[in-house]
Amino acid sequence: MGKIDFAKVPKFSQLPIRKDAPADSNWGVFGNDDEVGCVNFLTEDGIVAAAGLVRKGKVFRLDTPINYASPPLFDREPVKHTKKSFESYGLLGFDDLLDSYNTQEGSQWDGLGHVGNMRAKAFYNGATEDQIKGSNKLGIHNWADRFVGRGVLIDACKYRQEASRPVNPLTDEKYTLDDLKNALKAQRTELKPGSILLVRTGWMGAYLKSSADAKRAMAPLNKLKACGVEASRDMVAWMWDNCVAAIGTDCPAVEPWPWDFKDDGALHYRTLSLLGLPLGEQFVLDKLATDCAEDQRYEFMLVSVPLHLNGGIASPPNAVAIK
Ligand code: UVW
Repeated sequence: MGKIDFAKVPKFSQLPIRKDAPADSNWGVFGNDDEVGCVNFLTEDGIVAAAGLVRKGKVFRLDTPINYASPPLFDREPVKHTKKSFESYGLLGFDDLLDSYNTQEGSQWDGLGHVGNMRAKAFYNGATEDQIKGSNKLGIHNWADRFVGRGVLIDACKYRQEASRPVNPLTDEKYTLDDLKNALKAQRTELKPGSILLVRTGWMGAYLKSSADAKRAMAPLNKLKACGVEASRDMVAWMWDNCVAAIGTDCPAVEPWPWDFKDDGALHYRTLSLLGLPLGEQFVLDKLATDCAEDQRYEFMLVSVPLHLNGGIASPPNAVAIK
């Protein structure tokens, strides 16, 4: 983890800096061999400053229990948890066995090997499909000890409710860039370089309140409808120009679902493959949001320790916000 001179980071309008890189990509900005992406914006100085945001000793778990979604969204497999007895050794005790564990069955960071840019036929920084398949290139392990810094909650759901324009989270409605900016203004919160953005859309709360039948009905990929943040060039330009390290949301896809896999403008492509910007989905933000509204402090220390899975595609965030 090095130091970053934030003043020297090229503006979005100056990208790409490499002639062979696709438009709107930052390939090469953190070095041609970089596999960390925008998580590079989380620096040692940033961690020390984030520790200063811990004032009352409150901890908020940001990920769902494993198997919270029943069934999991997007046709992903449920986890089978069995306890393996020590009986055969004549002992009293157990180990865990997790079968069919899909690292995206619940709360997750999408890693940089999750999706590539269809037009460039490449993943972040030009990595090829063969490299992702056959090596540990862009694996989630690159973030195993890097994902710590200043977290900022944008309670977009509350903002839209208070503006009498509530979003129905169980539809594909979007939160615009203006919504996010105005919510920040209403919260009197500033984006500083090296922040991990968390956007509360209200989806997780609405999902948890749904009946078992409704959850079953909305789980398949072609049935789910979910709100999210606007997928646009302006949105990623704003995040890049503010040196945002990652964006996590409490909805299933960060951007509204369904999104068109063939659309180059989808947020998944614009962020993961073009900017190396992690996307966080299905985060648990409601209790944190209540606390932020109570003490009017929407910033905190965020500690996330992704799985130490060499070459992993994604990971539960294993994240806490500490205030
Ligand atoms: C989708 O948009 C399908 O989300 P994920 O990142 O979980 O694949």
